Amino acid sequence: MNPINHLSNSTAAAPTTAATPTAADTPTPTPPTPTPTTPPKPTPTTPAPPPTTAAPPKAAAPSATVVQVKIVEINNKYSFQPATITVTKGSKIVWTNTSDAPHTVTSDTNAFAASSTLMQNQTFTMVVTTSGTYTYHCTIHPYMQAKIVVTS
Ligand SMILES: [Cu+2]
Repeated sequence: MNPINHLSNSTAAAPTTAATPTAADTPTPTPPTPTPTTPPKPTPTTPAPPPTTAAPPKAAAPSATVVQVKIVEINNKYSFQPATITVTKGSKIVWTNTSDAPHTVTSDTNAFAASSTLMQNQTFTMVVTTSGTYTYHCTIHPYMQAKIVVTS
């Protein structure tokens, strides 16, 4: 059974009087010329340069100073002189052992790395960067107590 025949049978009754256009009459439709649409060029976004907030020059830290602490012997007793110093953040502290005995500069609370054993005329230098109060001592002579106060 051919389904196409079946279909044509049912429509065959209609008279095909419609004028059959000859191929010549048929105007060839001009295909619309596609207007080239220029795709919008993505505007190159120039990346804004990162704000060059120049780090404030550490203007030679106007308040930062070098503070000297001497380790001295007075009446057979050793001590840090001065026993209490007050410095600003960024200051450098220099301990000098002026005695003939060895000493250390050791934080009571491990707040900073201790010095090695300082022999006579040796120095220990530390730059303080965090404000606070730091007590320290000498491990060889525990009675040698002193204090650094760092202000911001
Ligand atoms: Cu000592």
